Amino acid sequence: MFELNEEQQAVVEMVRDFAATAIAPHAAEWDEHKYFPVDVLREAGGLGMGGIYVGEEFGGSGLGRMDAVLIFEELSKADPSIAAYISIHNMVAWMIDAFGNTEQRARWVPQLASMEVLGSYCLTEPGAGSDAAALTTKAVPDGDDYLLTGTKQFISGAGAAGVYVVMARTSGSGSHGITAFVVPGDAPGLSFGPNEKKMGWNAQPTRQVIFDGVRVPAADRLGEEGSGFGIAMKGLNGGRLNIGACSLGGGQAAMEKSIAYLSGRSAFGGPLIKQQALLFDIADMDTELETARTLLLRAADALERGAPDTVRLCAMAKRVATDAGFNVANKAVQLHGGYGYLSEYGLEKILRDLRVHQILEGSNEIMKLIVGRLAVEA
Ligand code: FAD
Ligand code: 2MC
Repeated sequence: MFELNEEQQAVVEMVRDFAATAIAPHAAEWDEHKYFPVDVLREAGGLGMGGIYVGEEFGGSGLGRMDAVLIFEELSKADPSIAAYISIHNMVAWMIDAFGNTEQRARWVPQLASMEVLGSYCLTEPGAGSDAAALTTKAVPDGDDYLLTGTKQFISGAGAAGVYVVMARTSGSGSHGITAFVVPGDAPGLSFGPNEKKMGWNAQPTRQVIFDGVRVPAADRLGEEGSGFGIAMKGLNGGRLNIGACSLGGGQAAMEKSIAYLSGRSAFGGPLIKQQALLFDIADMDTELETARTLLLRAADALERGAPDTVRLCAMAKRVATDAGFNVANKAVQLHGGYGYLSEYGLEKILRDLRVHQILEGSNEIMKLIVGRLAVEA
């Protein structure tokens, strides 16, 4: 299970080369100028990274969930913010491919797989974040259409994306009254809030998405009425692994930078790497990351097989990997001394980018809620 086959090795090498040449050299500048590099995302799409675990029928790459973990680790070594946006885009592409009818798949999946069109995932609202089933954006039937009204909060890629998968309420007050819709970015009545000023993830926009009587044909409903919460959650199972893999990649890059730095930095008569206390720090970092990698791959295998403990393992892996990545990045700043605090060394950016992975795609408290509930039920 953990030995990469030849195809996986080739994919990892291809992604590593792309990340090292097309992303890493620009990451600091994109962060500083809050620049969303749509052209580079299209290049990633051309290499098959827009629909990694989407079937090949409509242009997806047809790879597996473990491949996705490997890919997001590599991308994130170059830039967690860009890797994380690509992971959200993949979640959207997969949701339309998995739950759409043939017309919807034929219309959207080829453009998403190539990243000619970018996707956004709209679940969170100002009044409903962790308690996602409390969302209030309404979809009211009107002839053969629905009229969508409400506000989505913190939407990654908003404004730049050409398609929005939106969870809205068609009935009742709980999770069974939620329906998913595919809304094009140019739909009349759709508008966006200002780009939020953030601690990290600066190379991708985060905006409110505002629906003011947006007319959505019933043909653009994804799945049956009332099935939207399940669709949203199933998308997130994979999303949680991918975001965990993004933390892993950021943490791995931070650890590698620390080894190089401590090997070159002399104090007390020799390179700092010779200080056993610091070597033990490296050992802890490496072990924490390998623990996360192992659990991510185990959860990815479960998701791929549709195993009964998929939700539990995805939640565990998301928490473990996002905590590990952040802890390792934080330790890496410490190991660099004062230089770790300077932008030039790239460590503080990794730390800022990885912090939000502990909050989004289900906060780590919500991951504990999921795991705890399932443990008690078992
Ligand atoms: P709240 O739900 O208000 O939680 C506040 C605090 O209470 C948190 O620490 C939380 O863990 C804790 N808490 C809540 N309930 C419980 C409980 N029952 N037990 C214990 N602790 C609890 N959403 C999208 O839909 N699409 C996106 O593309 C997207 N991108 C994002 C990008 C960024 C940069 C950010 C910051 C957020 C993004 N989100 C997106 C939203 C994100 O998923 C939410 O912020 C997250 O789910 C938490 O919701 P909240 O912010 O409303 O916090
Ligand atoms: N996979 C599949 N189905 C799931 C699921 C999952 N991970 N989680 C819940 N469900 C199903 C569940 O089985 C149930 O189905 P049914 O009613 O048919 O039996 C239904 O959904 C309702 O689940 P619960 O009864 O557990 O609902 P509750 O409201 O108590 O809790 C909770 C749901 C807290 C787990 C959910 O609201 C949640 O995951 N909250 C976090 C929200 C979140 O992750 N937001 C991320 C936004 S996207 C983002 O941040 C990005 C950056 C893109």
